[in-house]
Amino acid sequence: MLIEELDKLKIETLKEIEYVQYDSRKDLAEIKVKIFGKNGALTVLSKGMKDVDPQERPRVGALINDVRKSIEEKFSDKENEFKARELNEKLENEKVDITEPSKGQKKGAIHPISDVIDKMIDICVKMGFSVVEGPEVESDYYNFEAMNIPKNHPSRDMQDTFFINENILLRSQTSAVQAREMEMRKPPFKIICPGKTYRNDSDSTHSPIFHQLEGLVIDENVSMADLKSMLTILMKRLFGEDTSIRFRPSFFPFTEPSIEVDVSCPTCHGKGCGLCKGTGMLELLGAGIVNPKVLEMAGIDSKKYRGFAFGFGLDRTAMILNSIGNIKYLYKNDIRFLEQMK
Ligand code: FA5
Repeated sequence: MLIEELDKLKIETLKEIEYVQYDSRKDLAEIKVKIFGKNGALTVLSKGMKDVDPQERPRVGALINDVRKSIEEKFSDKENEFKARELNEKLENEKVDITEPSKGQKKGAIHPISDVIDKMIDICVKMGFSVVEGPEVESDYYNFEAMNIPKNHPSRDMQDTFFINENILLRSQTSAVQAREMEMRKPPFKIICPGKTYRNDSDSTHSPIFHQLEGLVIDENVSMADLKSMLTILMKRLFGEDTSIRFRPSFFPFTEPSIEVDVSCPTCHGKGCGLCKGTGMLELLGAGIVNPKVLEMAGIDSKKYRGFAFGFGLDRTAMILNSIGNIKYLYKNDIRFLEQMK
């Protein structure tokens, strides 16, 4: 009786599995429960073993195992068949047309300011300068006092400074590294310091964060002629031999005499436009012979040594080199702008 029922269950279940269609493949799970579940048909029949004549048990046991194995194999075949079909459908739907033209990749380029810093360092190192760094969060002493700009001195107004507290500020000029280096080094030496600087300033040629490159040379017998010839060589190497350069007398408390240096405007090439405020030139840097007071404050004998210093505006330099009409473009992080800098 049990043997017949087992045979019948096997034949019917194999057929039932066989008839399951792809669209109703969830039925397979139901059939599984119906056969192998707690109250499933095979589970119930297997429990009938206890009533079988002990001599018959091995034969019936083998039959139960055979039925179980056959049904499991059938399930597995059917499931594999459906899985293969699912995969084919997926591949068909997600087909990639490799002949379609690609959208291309958006790629930036080295940022114009990084590029200028690299170029300036390259030129200056070839001229014998060492590269140094200084803190961006600086003390009032190094930014102002040691640069011969005591508290309440009117020339502090030349640089609208971001103060953190009474004695700490965001450096408004890389000149702050001058006194630090003079205190640390023994003359003669030649250093440059590129870095970020901060002022409460904003228009098409002024940004609250900008970059300067400070240069300082301390030696015996240093003169204004040395400064001018060095700057001329540097600027011609940077902008090209035919660039027009203008030296103007100026004032900085830490240099005496002082000059400012302009180059021809990148937008109008000297004709006069909004960017250069009609002058045809853009101010690029301040420079001068280091004030003996500054040398003495840093512990350098001003009778024996003299020095010259210069402070380039690197954003303006980048604008001139790349004909950029507004300093804000340098800080927008717009990939369309950066792509043009390639
Ligand atoms: C100074 O900062 C002096 N420390 C330069 C110096 C160094 C003089 C050594 C003598 C000896 P000035 O404030 O002019 O100087 O700034 C120097 C350059 O920085 C300017 O010519 C200009 O190119 C750039 N600059 C100044 N303010 C800004 C700003 N807000 N945004 C962009 N560039 C600026």
